[in-house]
Amino acid sequence: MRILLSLLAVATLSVSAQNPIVRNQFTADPTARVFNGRVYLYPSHDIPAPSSVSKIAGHQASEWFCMADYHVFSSDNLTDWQDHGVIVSQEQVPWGKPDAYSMWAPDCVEKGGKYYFYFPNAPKSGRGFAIGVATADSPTGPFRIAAEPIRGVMGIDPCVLVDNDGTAYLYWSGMGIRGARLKDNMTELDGELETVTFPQGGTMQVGGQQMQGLPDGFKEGPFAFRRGDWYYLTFPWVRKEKGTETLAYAMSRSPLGPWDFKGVFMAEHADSCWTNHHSFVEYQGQWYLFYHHNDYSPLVDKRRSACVERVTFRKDGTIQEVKPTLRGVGTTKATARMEVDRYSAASEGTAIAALDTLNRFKGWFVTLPHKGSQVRYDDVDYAPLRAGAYAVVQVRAKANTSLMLSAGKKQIARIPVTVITERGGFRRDQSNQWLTLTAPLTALPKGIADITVTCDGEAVDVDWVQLRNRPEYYSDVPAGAAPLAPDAEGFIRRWTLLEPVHYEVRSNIMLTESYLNDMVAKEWPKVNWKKGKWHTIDSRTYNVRAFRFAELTGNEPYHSLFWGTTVIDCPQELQNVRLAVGSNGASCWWLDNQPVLTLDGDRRMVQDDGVSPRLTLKAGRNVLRFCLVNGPGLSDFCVRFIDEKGNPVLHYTIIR
Ligand code: FUB
Repeated sequence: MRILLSLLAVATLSVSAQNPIVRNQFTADPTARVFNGRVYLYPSHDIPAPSSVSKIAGHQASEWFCMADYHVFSSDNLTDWQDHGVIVSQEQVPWGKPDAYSMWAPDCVEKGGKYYFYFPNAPKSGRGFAIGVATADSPTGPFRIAAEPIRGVMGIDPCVLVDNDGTAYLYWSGMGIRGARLKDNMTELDGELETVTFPQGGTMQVGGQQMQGLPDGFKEGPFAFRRGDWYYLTFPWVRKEKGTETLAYAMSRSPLGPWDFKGVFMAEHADSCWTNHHSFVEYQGQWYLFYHHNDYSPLVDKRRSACVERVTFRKDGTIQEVKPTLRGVGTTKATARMEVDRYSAASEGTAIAALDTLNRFKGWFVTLPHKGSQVRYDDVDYAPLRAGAYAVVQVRAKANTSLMLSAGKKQIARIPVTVITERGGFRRDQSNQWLTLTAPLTALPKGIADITVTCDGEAVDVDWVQLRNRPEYYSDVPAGAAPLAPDAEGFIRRWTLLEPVHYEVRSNIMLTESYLNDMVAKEWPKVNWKKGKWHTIDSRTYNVRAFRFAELTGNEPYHSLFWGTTVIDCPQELQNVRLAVGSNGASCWWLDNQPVLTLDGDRRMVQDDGVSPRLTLKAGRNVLRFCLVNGPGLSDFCVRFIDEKGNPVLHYTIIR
């Protein structure tokens, strides 16, 4: 029998970088800022309108912008984003309507060690929007909201530029794009207010000045920044002939213009998302553009999600066009799930579709329609891989095929998608279910490179790819030569296990006793009890983690059928003992080839979940065998003998 020498790996739960960058809620109008070496993201928080709200600002609530609060997120690698929770919500704003759902695009800047969060909201009295300020000692709050909004500002989409000399400027959208110097306190406009009379009647005190030099057409969402000696005023802009928002910009040598219009740097969204809204940030020597798109809400474009791309400036300071990508930025650890449906490049004919059209946050899959079709996913960090790593893919087979994985130009794995039904036999999977398949890596890539998934056969759907190290915490070891006693609680920790075979069980509910009997009648004769791939291990834990054993031996941990035996050596006959088993999922148990216990159905591994009738363990060797079958769950089991009182039986040894 071969012996297990290797150890198994921690499955990483880390979220890999891709667009959209936040995957559990909508994140529109993303303003990114760098504070203390970390990127902070202040988006607005689109939500589906609560059923209690039928109209917002005269619009059908279900189709209009609906936002009740703000979250802040942060990251130090643009890959993993941490949600710091709600920082300001509508019912906390002293001057705001508590149920206006109008917490539109915000901004946050730092000055003199204080953080100033600017946000629009509908005021309690009057029309339109006002802009409020909340202050904090940290980028994540807690924020104290000023009692009144900023005087002289009626509008939305605040943006603040703190210049190199510490002077701050506020830009906002309302009656065009306006800008004004802020006083040192950061909460008041510097300068006179002018009285404006509205065409529909009424007057208002307005501060600042209209920004000059910008093109005609609808503009909003100003984002101003300085790069070298250039000031940039960037803004969503509607080109008459197209009718939805581009991202455009103007440049100036002074913070309030006049501006020299330079054109569009991101074209209209290719599909139905009417708005775009953005920010620029420089982080670790690279400029990035944060913007939004309605990826998670294709039918209602007022539920948007933040995305990010790299930005390049030309020598003369102008901005090169930025194209939205699915992949976004940031490296993804090879040991994290790589959502290859968010690819960097794809061959012709590949298509992506939602995994669940009722819950778009579940993401997408990509269809590779024929032999040779492929997707490439860039910037994979292979450094975390160790020798013995293996590939895991989540696929849905359409026909007999294989997937090839390559890093750069080098092939690193070939994964047959066909289902292995018995040793050496393959069958085409017709279940149309997602399968998790594993295969060893034939080469160990290094450094940062791409990963390419290529279809070698007929069509196949791919959800994700992950490369895994054998877990280090899997500490089951090859069995020792000396007989082993059961542990203090009577659990049998020495087992000889056969490498599992794939067994498609869609739901464990179908694992009834009669199903299991039929299955055993069919599968038992196929087991090669003498020459199969058996491994004898001593489990370090009272339960034997069969799923880890499967991974360790390069087999699929899910949808698997496990066989195992152990040999109990009794110094004398032990009467009236019972076999007590817990298993995840269903299992059948034999003592000296006699069936003694069946745990059917959808089981969890619970100590003494099933108990056999009274048994006699004879003096000398008793052979205990089992088979364990599990669908989508993680298979493990715990086994002991108990006496009439339920106490563990300890007076025997376990031999190989
Ligand atoms: O999110 C609500 C509004 O949509 C923003 O304030 C605008 O810039 C547009 O993105």
